[in-house]
Amino acid sequence: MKIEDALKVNLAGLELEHPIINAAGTCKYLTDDELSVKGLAKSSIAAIMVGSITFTGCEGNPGEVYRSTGNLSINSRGLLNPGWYYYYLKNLPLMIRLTHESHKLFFLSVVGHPDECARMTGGAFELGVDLVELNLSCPNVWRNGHQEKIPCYYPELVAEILDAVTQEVGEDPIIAVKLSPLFDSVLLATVAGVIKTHKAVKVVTAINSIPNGLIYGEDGKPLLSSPKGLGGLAGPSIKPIGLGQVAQLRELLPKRISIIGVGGIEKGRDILDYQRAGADAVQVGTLLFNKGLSGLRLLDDLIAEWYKRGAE
Ligand code: RRO
Repeated sequence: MKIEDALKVNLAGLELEHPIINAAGTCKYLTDDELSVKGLAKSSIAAIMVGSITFTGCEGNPGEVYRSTGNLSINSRGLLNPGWYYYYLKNLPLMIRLTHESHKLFFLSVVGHPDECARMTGGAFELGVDLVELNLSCPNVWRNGHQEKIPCYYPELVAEILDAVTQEVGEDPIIAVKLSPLFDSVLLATVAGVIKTHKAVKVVTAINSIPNGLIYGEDGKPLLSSPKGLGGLAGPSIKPIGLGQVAQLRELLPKRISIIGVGGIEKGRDILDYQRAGADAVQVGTLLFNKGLSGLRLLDDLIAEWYKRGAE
C-alpha cells in the first residue's frame, strides 16, 4: 500500500490525510504565534482544533499556569479565551476559510453549561466548522477557591449537555465528546452508555489531562500558582492511562463512533500504539507546547515507522 494511503484515516466519515491533530488548548487565535491558525495552516497537521472556548470568555488563571518537567507536564490555564463573539462575529469565519484553503479540516472545542454548549455548537456548524468537540473534562476552573465540577464524572450532566446540543443541531453534524480518564470501569461504562444513546456523537476523544496533580519544584514550592498548586497532568508518563481508556472505550462504544487517542504522544510508535488500542486518530498537546511546530516531526517519525513495516 502506498504511504499516502496507509496514513489516511476516516474519522466519523471525515477523511484526514493522516491521524495527527493538535489538542484543544494549543491553538486559540488567528495569528498570535506559530501555534495559531495561520501557523498551523502552513504546517503538516491534518486538522486544526481551536479552543477550548466559552460563551462569555475567561481571563485564565493568574501566575504560573504551565510547566513541563521530565516526562510530565502540568497546567492550570483556566480556559483562557476571549469568548464566543470574538470567534463567531469575525475570527471563526476567517479561521475556517484559512484552514480549508490549506486543505485541512477545522474543529472547534467548546466548554460551558448545556445551553451555552448548544448555542456555540449551533453557531459553529452554521459557519462551516467540520466537527465540534464538547470538552466535558476541563480540570482547571476555580471560583472563589472552589473547583467547578468536571462534567464527564456526572453521567446525568453529560446527558443534559448532549440533549441540549442535539436539540439545537439535530443528529447529523459531527460532535465529539472529550473525556477525562474515568478510572472506575463501571463509571466509564455508564458514561459510554449515555454517549452511545446520542446519535449526534460520532467521536469520543480520550483523554484530557489527569485532573488535580501536584508537582513541587526544587525549592519545595508547587510549580503552579493555582490553588494548592493543582493542575492537569499530561505528557509521556500518562500514555499508559490514555491507552487503557481508549482500549476500554473501543469495547464499550459501537463501531459508528470513532475514537481520538490523546496522552503522551511523542513518536510514531506512540501513534501506532493508540491505533492498536482502537484509536482512529490522535491529538498532541504537550509535544506542541514544548516544541512548537517542530513537534510535528512526529509525522516524519510515523512515516519512518510505516516504512519499517514495509509500506511502498
Ligand atoms: O484551560 C485549561 O486549563 C485546560 C483545559 Br480547558 C482542558 O480541557 N484541559 C487542560 O488540561 N487544561
